[in-house]
Amino acid sequence: MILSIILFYKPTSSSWRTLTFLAGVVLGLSKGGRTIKTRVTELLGIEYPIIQGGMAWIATAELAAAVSEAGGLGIIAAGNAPGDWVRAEIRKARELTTKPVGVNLMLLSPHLEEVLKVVLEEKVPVLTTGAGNPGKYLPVWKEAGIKVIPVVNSVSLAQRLERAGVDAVIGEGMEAGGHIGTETTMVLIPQLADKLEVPVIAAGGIADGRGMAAAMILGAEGVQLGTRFLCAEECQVAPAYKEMVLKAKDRSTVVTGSSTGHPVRVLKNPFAQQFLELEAAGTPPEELDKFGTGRLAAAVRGDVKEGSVMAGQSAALVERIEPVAKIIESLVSECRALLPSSGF
Ligand code: TUI
Repeated sequence: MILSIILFYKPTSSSWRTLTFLAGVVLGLSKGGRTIKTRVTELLGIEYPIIQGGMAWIATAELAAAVSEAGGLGIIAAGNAPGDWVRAEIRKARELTTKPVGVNLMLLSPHLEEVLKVVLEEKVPVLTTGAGNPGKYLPVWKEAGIKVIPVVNSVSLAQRLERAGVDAVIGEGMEAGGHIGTETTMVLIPQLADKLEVPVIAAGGIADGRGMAAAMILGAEGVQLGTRFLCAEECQVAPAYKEMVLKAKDRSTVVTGSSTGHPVRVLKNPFAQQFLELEAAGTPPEELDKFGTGRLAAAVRGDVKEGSVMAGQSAALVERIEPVAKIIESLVSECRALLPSSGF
């Protein structure tokens, strides 16, 4: 049986990488079960291929530093914040950990240009990007030696960005929270793994070791989680926001903004209900954008009725508030326990 698999197996480059990755996991296990090494851990110099999502106003220095300390890659989200705020968070994180911490740039931010200056001045080692195409900034970032990992939700954008020199991509499915695309993680990740040479990190719908193992089998070499880390003890979001995530079940999220070109996945609440009603009534995009302005910040401060409580479908899988180290430990141990029994 094994001989026939060896004789007749014709690997594509991504399935070959999946096989060698799985062999690596098995080797890691035999060495005492401490490692999950992939090209992503190599690229970033981290222990586990787990990246924390760049959640605007939520991913602050405390959360990012805790994730990096625990062996993943913590990310400070610049969101719509001004440059001075981003600089202060970078410096705060550096007091909390000596490990690398990255910054997520939200490309629709009105403060983008000043934030770009800050990340260069502060010599941030890794940038992730969201809500747009970072292509025009790549030459400057590469010249500065920054590792660049854009979030993509289509194969064509990923291929363009690979040609432009990005170090890896985060493929984000529409299960994710916040600003989303149209493809699911299950379908997007294997296509990216087949079509790209750079490593693929899976995001959207992943909240535990089962999701992590599944993503690896689809060809990812790392995962990015937002919603699960939102419920970390170190996350500074208002307790009422965390409570809403913990209470979420299947069908607790809806997508607002499909008619404005900025679809955003949120937990159902009176704000989301009213937004959807305004959309159904044909309200013009500019008015809807105005209606939505400042709503995420309001939710982060605790107004979970009139704020935009962004969260992914994986909220239904999040059951408790725990320290980041515990979250990462359970992701790694569940993932490691599942992968060797996958039949590969
Ligand atoms: O960026 C996210 N999630 C976000 S950003 C955010 S702040 C915001 N608030 C209100 C409205 C809009 C944004 C909240 N959540 N995830 C990564 C992500 N990137 N999702 C989708 C994209 C994306 C979209 C278009 C990436 C590239 C892209 O390119 C368009 C093009 O030019 O090809």
